[in-house]
Amino acid sequence: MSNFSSTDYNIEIENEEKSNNKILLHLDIDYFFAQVEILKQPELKGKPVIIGHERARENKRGVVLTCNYPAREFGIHSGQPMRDALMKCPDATIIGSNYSEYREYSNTIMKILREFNTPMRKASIDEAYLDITSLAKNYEEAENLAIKIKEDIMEKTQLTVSIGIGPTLKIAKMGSDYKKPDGISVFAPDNLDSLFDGLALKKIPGIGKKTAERLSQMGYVTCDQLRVMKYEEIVRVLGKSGKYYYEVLQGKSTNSILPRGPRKSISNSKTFHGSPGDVNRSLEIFDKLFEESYTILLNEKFKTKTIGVRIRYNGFETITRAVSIAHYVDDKDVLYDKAKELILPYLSDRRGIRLLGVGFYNLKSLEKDQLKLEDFYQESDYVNSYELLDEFISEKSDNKKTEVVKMKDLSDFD
Ligand code: TTP
Ligand code: MG
Ligand code: MG
Repeated sequence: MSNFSSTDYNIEIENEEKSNNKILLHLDIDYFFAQVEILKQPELKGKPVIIGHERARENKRGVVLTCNYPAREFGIHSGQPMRDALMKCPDATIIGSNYSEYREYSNTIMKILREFNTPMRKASIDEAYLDITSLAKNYEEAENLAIKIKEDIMEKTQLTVSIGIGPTLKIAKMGSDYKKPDGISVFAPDNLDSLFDGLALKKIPGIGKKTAERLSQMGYVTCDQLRVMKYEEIVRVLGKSGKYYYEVLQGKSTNSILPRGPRKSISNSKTFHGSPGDVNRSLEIFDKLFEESYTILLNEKFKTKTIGVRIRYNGFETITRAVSIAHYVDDKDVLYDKAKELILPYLSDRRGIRLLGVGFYNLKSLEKDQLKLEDFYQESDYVNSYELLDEFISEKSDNKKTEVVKMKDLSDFD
């Protein structure tokens, strides 16, 4: 086994760009459920309002779903038991939730955003990300766009939202929280100090209460304290998750808003330094790779129509072969026979093998609720290279019983 390098499981590669040249926007509706209710009862404006179980005053049941900002001044917040909230502010108005109305407002706002015709991801009922790189030449234009978005939303819904703009999703998200409610915050890559200086570590999205507490015990309370640390140092302090905080704080975290779409392929490959050995040994490894891909196919309840293999020799010549069959199958023997038939002629090459791979393309889900998943992904403008690959395969293989095609660009294969 000594000639193995690390296994590279190329299962769903996300081609995440880590450069800082994008302009991303995050929008979050202010005190959403409460704001909608106050639109219906304007006399409540300026008074503390809690969305939660209407009869909580009598039965002390349930938690605060959200509350307006006057209620927050009493120390009330989402997730708090109603009993505690009412102790803090006995006079607050409690309103039961009306989800279908909130959903309608949410849909209206998402539609406004979608109409900008730029990549978008809805992140929750009241949040969305937009990649505005193609709409704004610089951060000044980005800010003007944010003003326009807020005006559009106000005109169509009467609701205020907060917007953050930055080079990564996390910075944009932290930005929308920075000047809530009714705020716009813009953090260009060369201006991240103004976001992080003095900002509480607990404002980093995803930082757990426990981590924040542990850090605080060690004397770390604000982002700038961690931001000056080198990568190695932050990992020493925080363990594995140090990488996440390092990237967020350095403005190097993800800037691709494209969500993972429904799976388009399953593939698996292994790289060798030297060679796996003789044909039998190579075949053994190939079998193992096949087995792993096949397990995923089964577990995720897919059938497939196209089997692909890839081999790379020392000297880097790479050969890719795929075969399509007439029907979608998940029969192990059928798939394995095809895969083996494809790879076998290439295993005895004298040059020595650098990489072996096997995968399935043209997948069909057996899950009945797949439709729901597709619907969900339709919410975003979503493109990826798999689609091109799929097009390529179906173009070559549709309506033909069995055909071997050479795929020049199986870019998700390694
Ligand atoms: P948030 O955006 O977290 O909160 P918010 O919009 O009420 O307030 P903010 O001004 O700070 O953005 O959540 C959006 C809605 O989701 C919120 O109005 C109610 C609902 N929600 C719950 O039902 N339970 C919860 O624990 C949270 C956090 C939110
Ligand atoms: Mg909100
Ligand atoms: Mg939110």
